Amino acid sequence: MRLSLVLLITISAVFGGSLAVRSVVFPSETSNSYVEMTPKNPLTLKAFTLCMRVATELSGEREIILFAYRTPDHDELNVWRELNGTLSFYLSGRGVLFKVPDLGSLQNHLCFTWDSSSGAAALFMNGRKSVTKIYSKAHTIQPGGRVLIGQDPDSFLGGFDAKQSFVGEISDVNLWDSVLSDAEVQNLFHQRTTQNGNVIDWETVDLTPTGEVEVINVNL
Ligand SMILES: *[C@@H]1O[C@H](CO)[C@@H](O)[C@H](O)[C@H]1NC(C)=O
Ligand SMILES: [Ca+2]
Repeated sequence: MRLSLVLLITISAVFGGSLAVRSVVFPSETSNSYVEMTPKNPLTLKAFTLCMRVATELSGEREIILFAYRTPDHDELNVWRELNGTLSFYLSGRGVLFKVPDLGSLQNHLCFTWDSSSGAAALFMNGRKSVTKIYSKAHTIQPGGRVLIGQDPDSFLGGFDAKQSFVGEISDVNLWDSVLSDAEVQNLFHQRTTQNGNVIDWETVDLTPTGEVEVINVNL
């Protein structure tokens, strides 16, 4: 009796909607609102998978920064929605672009993957994989930078431009130092797993909000 009660409580805690996760809301366009994340491990990366859930009503000819990791010298890993709606990432230099359906007000689950040894770069949108591109073979992402969502820093934590800022909601930002399998990405999209990043773990990462931004709790 007691055991089954405990089981019931456990099951309802997991499946009954009481599992809460953080979500970050940027309500309007600014040049000073952002959230800094403090990764568990230094970002010395020869491969990565970076995932997030994104909803935005920004559209048309508008650049949108989705993730920025910058050292004093370089944009080491910056993810963009370009002026024409393509999604891209930049590893200290020119970028790699993916022609995909535009972001919108309904949440999209995005994962970007890259592997230094082959240069294979791809993105997943809602579990569906893009064409693979060959990009920045033999490159290493350097440690010693800072990770932001909301703004693109043109200098080390400065030089923000409102016209590149993120407006909308972003959550589930996880970063791994390896390329996850297609099946693992699909499980993440479907929330069939609680697997979190080993470099940035959305469940535990320190989020430091600045300016007009709200960190809310959402029940899954
Ligand atoms: C979209 O914009 C990017 C960046 O300016 C450019 O490199 C790319 O060719 C454009 N793609 C299309 C389909 O127009
Ligand atoms: Ca900029």
